Amino acid sequence: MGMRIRKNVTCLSTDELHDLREALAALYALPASSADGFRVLAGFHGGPPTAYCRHGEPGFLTWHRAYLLAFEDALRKQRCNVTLPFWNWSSGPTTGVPEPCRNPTYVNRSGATVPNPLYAGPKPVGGQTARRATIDTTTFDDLATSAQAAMTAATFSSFSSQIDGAHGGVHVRTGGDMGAIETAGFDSIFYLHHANIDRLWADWQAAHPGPLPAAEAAFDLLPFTRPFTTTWQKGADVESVTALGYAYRRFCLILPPIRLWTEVVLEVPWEIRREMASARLAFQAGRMPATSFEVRAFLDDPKANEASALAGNAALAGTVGVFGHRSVAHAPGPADQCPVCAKLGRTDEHPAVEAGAEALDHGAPEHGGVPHDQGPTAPPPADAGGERFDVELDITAALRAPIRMGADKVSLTLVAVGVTGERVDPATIALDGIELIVE
Ligand SMILES: [Cu+2]
Repeated sequence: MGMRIRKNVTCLSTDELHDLREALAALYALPASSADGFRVLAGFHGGPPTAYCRHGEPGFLTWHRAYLLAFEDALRKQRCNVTLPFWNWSSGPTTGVPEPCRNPTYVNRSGATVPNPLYAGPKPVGGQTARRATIDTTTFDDLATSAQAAMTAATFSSFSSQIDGAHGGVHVRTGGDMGAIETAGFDSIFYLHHANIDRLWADWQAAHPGPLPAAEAAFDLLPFTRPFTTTWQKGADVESVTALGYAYRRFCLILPPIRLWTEVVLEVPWEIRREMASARLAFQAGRMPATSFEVRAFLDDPKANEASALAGNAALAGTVGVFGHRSVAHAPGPADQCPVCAKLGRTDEHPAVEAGAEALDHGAPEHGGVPHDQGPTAPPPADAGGERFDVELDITAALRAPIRMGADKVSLTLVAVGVTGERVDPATIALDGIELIVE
């Protein structure tokens, strides 16, 4: 259960695309009353029964970020590895919707031709969603230009209103059900479109660090509740995609699983390595590892081990220390429960970063009419935004080193070394996963 990587929908592997389509089809097939089903989730946007979506400030960016997470959580209840892909209409030039969303049918894993859930979704009134007839030749280039201009906005407000305009253009130009708030959420491409908006916002945030405006931070994101509580999520809860546990991958990369003590050949072409802003190995731990160790990353040195030299070794890409317990695995006790609330003497709310597997239910404050049990159910604890012990190792410089110029493949070997310099067995370490994040 590591970091969720959201990818360009045109960069998904065959397997990933099957998983996504199967998860969507499964959501479509759930009963209309199911809290995790498509009917309820898609209805959160423009109803029925209630239109919660926010267009304009506050809430446009924050509300849709919370919405996408709820939708992604629901997809992952059907296929656990699925992440929401994005429709990159903003880099231009491009026409129409992405290839995986273009055809009414596709050939599934068993070789049967079946409806393509990325082409249309079921409408609450019956029938399927549709798009403008000329969608495949419709251009989005001018909207891409607007989106790129928005990326240079100096303030959150300016970014929000500029990107809102480009976003609206994509709705109108896609046409059909995407062209109206009441029906847009029933066309699955809505979620890919908004993932792109969310990605642009995350990129803008990275380039313009600073807190959200106060009204945005305090804004209630109905009907989404904080994990294991009945309090509403607020704008500030969704401020950081990293804290929420996901990242966007700008480049098309299909990477093999990365493990300690196993050589992995990464196909990261020189073109990408030259253009990327950074490449980091993310070591993910949902709880503090039971032991302290150091990870050493070596490139093109499959025989690297705990005795490999650190000083003057051109194969060494970097090291990172993971500080752990000396004792057995961490078990939550009374002292772990809601430290922020205890400190503040409050019982009603606390920052989302503290609300996780160990947070208490704070009772049931009144929220005026919306039954909480219609909201999406809480994600599993490991994904719930509780305290995490993730560390990252930046290997950008090593991947771009002159000796690797032009090579399209790089071999990576990760060595784990303990406090006395001994080899550490991965089975003894509580790591959820290792991802290469290329941005
Ligand atoms: Cu929208």
